[in-house]
Amino acid sequence: MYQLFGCRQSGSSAVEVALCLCEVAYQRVDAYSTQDNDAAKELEALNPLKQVPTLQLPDGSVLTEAAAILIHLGLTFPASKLLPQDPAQRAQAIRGLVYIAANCYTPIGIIDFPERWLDEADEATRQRLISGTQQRLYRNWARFADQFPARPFLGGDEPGALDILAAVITKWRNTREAMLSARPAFHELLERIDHHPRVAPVLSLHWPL
Ligand SMILES: N[C@@H](CCC(=O)N[C@@H](CS)C(=O)NCC(=O)O)C(=O)O
Repeated sequence: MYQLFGCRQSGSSAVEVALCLCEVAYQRVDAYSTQDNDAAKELEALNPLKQVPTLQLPDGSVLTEAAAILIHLGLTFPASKLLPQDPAQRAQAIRGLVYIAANCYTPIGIIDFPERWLDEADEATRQRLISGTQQRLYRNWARFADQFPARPFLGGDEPGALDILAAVITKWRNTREAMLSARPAFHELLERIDHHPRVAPVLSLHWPL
């Protein structure tokens, strides 16, 4: 059985939505890097970065990186429609997933743990790193909105992996509020993804509608 290491309102919620669309059984293990318990130790043994989502496959192998997990599930379970069937559209979806991982998920790690990037800095310097990273995060989402069209969803007729990851990662650090003024159509798309019947049943367990 699949085993998903994750926690509430984290990136693992995107993988939970995807696993449900794949209609595969999975067990969720609640774990987070700052916890000091058996689950966190088990997570670290599987993923030395001790980050979620971490997915253990039925054959025991380990997948980390939300985008890679979503791509793997989409390719393994085409009926889930996580990835477009058309090769050109699928290529753009994969590009979008990697864009989010590189340009939008990574800044969250800097904002959450500035000391990892600026050790021994005074508080004012750390705050400058946080606010500069946050502005860059919003800029990167605005550039995403400009480059990835919704027809009517990013994945086509229905929300796919790209929609799911975008919906989850924009939940943090006031990104939705920033998009409401910077890219209102994108903000409206994100709200539609949240409420879509393919997404809402699982995502609303993390962020009630
Ligand atoms: N590169 C990873 C980032 C995963 C990540 O940063 N996860 C967060 C939760 S949303 C985490 O586990 N943070 C704890 C930590 O970094 O110590 C991915 O794309 O999946």
